Amino acid sequence: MTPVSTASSGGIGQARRRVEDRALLTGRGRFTDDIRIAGCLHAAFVRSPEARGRIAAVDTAEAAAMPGVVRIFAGPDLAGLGRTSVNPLMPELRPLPPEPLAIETVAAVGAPVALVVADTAAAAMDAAEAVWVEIEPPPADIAPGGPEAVQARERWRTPKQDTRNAAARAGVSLRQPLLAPAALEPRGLVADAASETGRLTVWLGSQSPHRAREELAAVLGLNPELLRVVAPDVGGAFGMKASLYPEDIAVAFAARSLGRCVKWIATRSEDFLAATQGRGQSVEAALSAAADGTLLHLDASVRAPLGTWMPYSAVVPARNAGRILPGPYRVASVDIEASGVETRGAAVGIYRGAGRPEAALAMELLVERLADALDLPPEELRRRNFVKATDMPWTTPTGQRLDSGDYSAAHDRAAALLGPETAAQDGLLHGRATVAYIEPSGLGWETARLTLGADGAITAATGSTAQGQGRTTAVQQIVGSRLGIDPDAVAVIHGDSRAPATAIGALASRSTPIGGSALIEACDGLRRQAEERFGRSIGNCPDWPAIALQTGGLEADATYTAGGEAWGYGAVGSAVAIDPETGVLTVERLVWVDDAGTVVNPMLAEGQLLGGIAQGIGEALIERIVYDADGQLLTGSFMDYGIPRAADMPPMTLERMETPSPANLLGAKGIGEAGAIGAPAAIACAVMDALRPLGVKHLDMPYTPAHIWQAIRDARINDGAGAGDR
Ligand code: SMO
Repeated sequence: MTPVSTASSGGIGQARRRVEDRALLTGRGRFTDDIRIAGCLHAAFVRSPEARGRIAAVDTAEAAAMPGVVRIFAGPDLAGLGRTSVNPLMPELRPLPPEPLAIETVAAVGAPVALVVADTAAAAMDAAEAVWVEIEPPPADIAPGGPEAVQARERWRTPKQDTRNAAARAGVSLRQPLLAPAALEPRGLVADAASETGRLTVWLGSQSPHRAREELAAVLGLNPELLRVVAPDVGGAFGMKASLYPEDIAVAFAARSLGRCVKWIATRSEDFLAATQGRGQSVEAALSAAADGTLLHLDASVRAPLGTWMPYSAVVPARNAGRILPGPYRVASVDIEASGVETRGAAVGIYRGAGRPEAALAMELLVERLADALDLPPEELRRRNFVKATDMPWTTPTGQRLDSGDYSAAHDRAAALLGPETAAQDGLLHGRATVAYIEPSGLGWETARLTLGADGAITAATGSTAQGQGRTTAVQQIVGSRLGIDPDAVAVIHGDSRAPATAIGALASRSTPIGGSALIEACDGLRRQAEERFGRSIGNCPDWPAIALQTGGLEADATYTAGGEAWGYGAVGSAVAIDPETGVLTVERLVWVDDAGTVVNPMLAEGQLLGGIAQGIGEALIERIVYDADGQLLTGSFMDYGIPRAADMPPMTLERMETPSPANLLGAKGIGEAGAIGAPAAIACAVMDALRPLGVKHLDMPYTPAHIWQAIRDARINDGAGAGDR
């Protein structure tokens, strides 16, 4: 590993202010809806009002005659297109690619059935409402909520540890709420087939424009050379904008058919109906331990909902939940099965954490219950079982290679920050827990291109896209440090399928570890080229303008492949109080210790952690997608679906450890998902601690007042205390 130099000003490790914010905060961001192409048409989708059925008729006559309507497309018009792919990450996989527009049947409410293209967005929406869609109910034997087919499966199994001497065994049976990623900016795209003959340019709110380009080219049967995909400013994505959608294909197809530019921006309701959702897993698991607390055997069955079609990353949550389940603990043997199951409703895909929060929640609840059964403090049970710093790298029973870190130290620090329990005589139920989590940050490759212009200007193009993380700021710091120049002097390009030529994109906490390492390699490539031209070293702070003048400019491409996953980790202490009369839960405090390895910019890292915590708190406290028995969505707006606001954030203490990862050039580990992984597990364990004295064995999230109140009441009735109440 090459050591990374640290420049004195704005270099790696410095809390440099975000260069993006001036434009974003003064209304000068350029999001997909801000892309204005002269003569561009507007699209609106006609969606299925039913959860399941056969399409008896799509009558477009009235709509087609409305003012401003240019063309209406229905399923059969797009029948000849190819299908998108599903990343085959699990050994048993039966892909369910979407139809861009439904042809004979509809499988979910909100499934696109027709596409109206008109002169204005209002005209397109009006006409879409005038399209008459008749859906015949399905035969009674395939009613909504019918048989759920397994579409993907994997099993991790090691020779079973002798559990005859097990002193205790604890089980959990939990179900996580289904969540809406709810990015501030809804989905959307502008597909322009008019500006350049034979070419298609697509502006797409996407985490992976290069992948979108490949998929779109394949589906449309178009030479990828003729297709350019650009992700402009993207207002949040969280996994929901990682894969190509049926709407993207339909709009691009319409643009090509008409030889025009076509724009579609989703409404908030359309995002609730038809954007990918997250979580919703059911986990049945049991963990046994010897009398001294040594963890013996973990049995688990993970069932991940997939919805009615599969995006590219569809099986990631199921696979991650299974492979990560043992968490930061040494478990002697495992038998874990994870499956992805077709369910009625929108597609379920990756959402901030993508299986990691699910794994942490199940394992931490198991550890708490096992400690109770062993009559050990849960902190003590954790301490006895953490993978030790001296054991690293450590291969888990599911075959994962934990690279570095001191889990025990992070946990002890978090426990110390939480402090000793104080007896409060306030009539509230108090609970606390200090949990631990791990966060693998992606495998594989990413790209970068460094250009020294003839005028001396330095441009860095990265394959890691940006959705609000402060990517430009971080890239400038990495490149500035490595080239020995002021970070402000580095121009940054991201989100353009033209530069670099290939890329993966921003997913799985991989951008700084892998994308950052690609930038380091490209910087070194630029240096090497300069030194070869001059036949000598150019020193630590080269005179790049002089080199540009003498060489006429240089360009270096790099594809960096990580040596393995870099595992971020951390520990979270949580103190909660519950009003037994109203069920109102207050998260009194969160204390946090995270180790993301080398941190490029502590301010950006803290922002990532806080954002993830907010979404984790939303999951624990209020968020839940609900479908009724007929498959109709009951939570189709922010009136019905709660997301956390600033006032929902508890007092927090955030600390950091910094163990560089040996798995990449920067030594960086993921942090974007950490908050969403640790917060639900920490709050759930503290809530169960608070409710345990009442005999509440388990309570699923979200912990709304009504939900907690009911659990307390049921426990009291079961206990006899409330007998006769009803
Ligand atoms: S859930 Mo992430 O965007 O891999």
